[in-house]
Amino acid sequence: MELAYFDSDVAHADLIEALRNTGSAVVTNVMDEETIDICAAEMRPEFDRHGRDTENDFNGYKTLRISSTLRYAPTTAKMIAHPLVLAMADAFLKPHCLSYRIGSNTGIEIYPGEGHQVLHTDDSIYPLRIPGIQFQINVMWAMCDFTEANGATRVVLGSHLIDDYFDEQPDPVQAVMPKGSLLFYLGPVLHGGGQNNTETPRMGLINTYALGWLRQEVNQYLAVPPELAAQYDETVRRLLGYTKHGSSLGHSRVAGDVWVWDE
Ligand SMILES: O=C(O)CCC(=O)C(=O)O
Repeated sequence: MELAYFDSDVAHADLIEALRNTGSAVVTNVMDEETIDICAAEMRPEFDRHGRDTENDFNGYKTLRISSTLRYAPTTAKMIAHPLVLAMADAFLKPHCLSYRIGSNTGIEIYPGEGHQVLHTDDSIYPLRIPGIQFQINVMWAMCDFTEANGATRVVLGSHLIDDYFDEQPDPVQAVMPKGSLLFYLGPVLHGGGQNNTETPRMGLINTYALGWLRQEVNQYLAVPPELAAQYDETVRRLLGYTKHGSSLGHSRVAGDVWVWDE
């Protein structure tokens, strides 16, 4: 099995097939360099202020990590609501819900000397699986070139199809990709950050999308309250969760103009 690479004009059906088969796929050069640099600049002060707040054995001690980028880095909305990303979320999540939401938006800067992150799955935040249903699809954006040496994300191909790793030693591949590219990986895919053996940090942004009837990983209404959500278009407000799922799940009348009614 090999990690599939596509250009940004990829036919959606080909990308969907690769994701179904291996659980992960890279699309190169999706976002222009200028937009990526604007996002990185908007995220910088938060990295410097709060990047170390989440240090622990899992996140690492030489890795900065910031959450909820829509709170302070508005240009990241272009990545979060990118049409190609939403097309894949439509394909994998919409068959199982009426609408989906963002779970988390996390900036990750791996510094020189950081080791491999333990391999893990992102959908383990939900305490069950239902065969045939993806709970989450995740996207890692390369905010700089991702190389073998600087800690490109490691993914275990096919791991979305395996329930139990006790008998196997998973063998990851690295999602080497140029700045502005993205790695899709499904919720049950084993993955983790790589070790950084270079002299410069590796910056990425992970956005997760989950079925609309699941609780969002991050409490988006505290992270991006109505007065901040108002700056975003309807697509982003829907992704944040300022709308119902179906006729009544998550209904509210207090969010005023930010609320999206017509679902
Ligand atoms: O930084 C990476 O490449 C992956 C990080 C990750 O998977 C995580 O922190 O959950």
